[in-house]
Amino acid sequence: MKLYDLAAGSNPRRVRIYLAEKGIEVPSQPVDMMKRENEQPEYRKINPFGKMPALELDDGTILTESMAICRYFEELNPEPPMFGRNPLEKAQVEMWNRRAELNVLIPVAMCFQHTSDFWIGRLEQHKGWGEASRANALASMAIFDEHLKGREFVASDDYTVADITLQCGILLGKGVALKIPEELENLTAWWGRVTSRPTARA
Ligand SMILES: N[C@@H](CCC(=O)N[C@@H](CS)C(=O)NCC(=O)O)C(=O)O
Repeated sequence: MKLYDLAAGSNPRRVRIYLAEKGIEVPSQPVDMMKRENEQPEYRKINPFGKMPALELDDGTILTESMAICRYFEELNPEPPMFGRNPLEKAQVEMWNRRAELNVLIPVAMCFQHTSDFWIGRLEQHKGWGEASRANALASMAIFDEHLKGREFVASDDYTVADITLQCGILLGKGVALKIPEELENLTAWWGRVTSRPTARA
């Protein structure tokens, strides 16, 4: 088994934090995005979209999409549950994970890709879209802040993949000065809780 990884990537980080929480060790192979290794035919055979992470199983089967990879490990290692403990919780984790992905992680990534010099020459940048995405991410953070009032974690009493997705989305924003506004006290307190976990730097 092998995990095709990108150390700085938010999505590979979602998988690394998940695996660290579970205490699962998977050999990894870094893919050098700076050398455009992920754009080469060899890697495109692994993931035609050229993205990381990708998990190669011992029989050669490839899994991509960070949450699909985590779900695979969850089925094999159900404890501690990170996708919910019962039908309702499982649906709530799915709901909040999707909300975190669609409303925070992706807009933050759009802000990064369309406003940071890092992406010049890698894609056609549209600064206006980047700034609109920044505003969308900040508006969503305010909704998460309200939701987190009186709650320890995003989707249940447990730390779940929904927390991981939100955490990785917010972390990515640091590169483009997209931070949790000070007045969002519940989100700030939650951020303190999740980033003080030993797995936060996985
Ligand atoms: N939806 C995918 C997104 C994967 C993705 O966008 N990965 C980024 C790193 S965070 C990547 O490989 N980027 C390389 C590139 O765009 O050239 C997932 O959840 O795994």
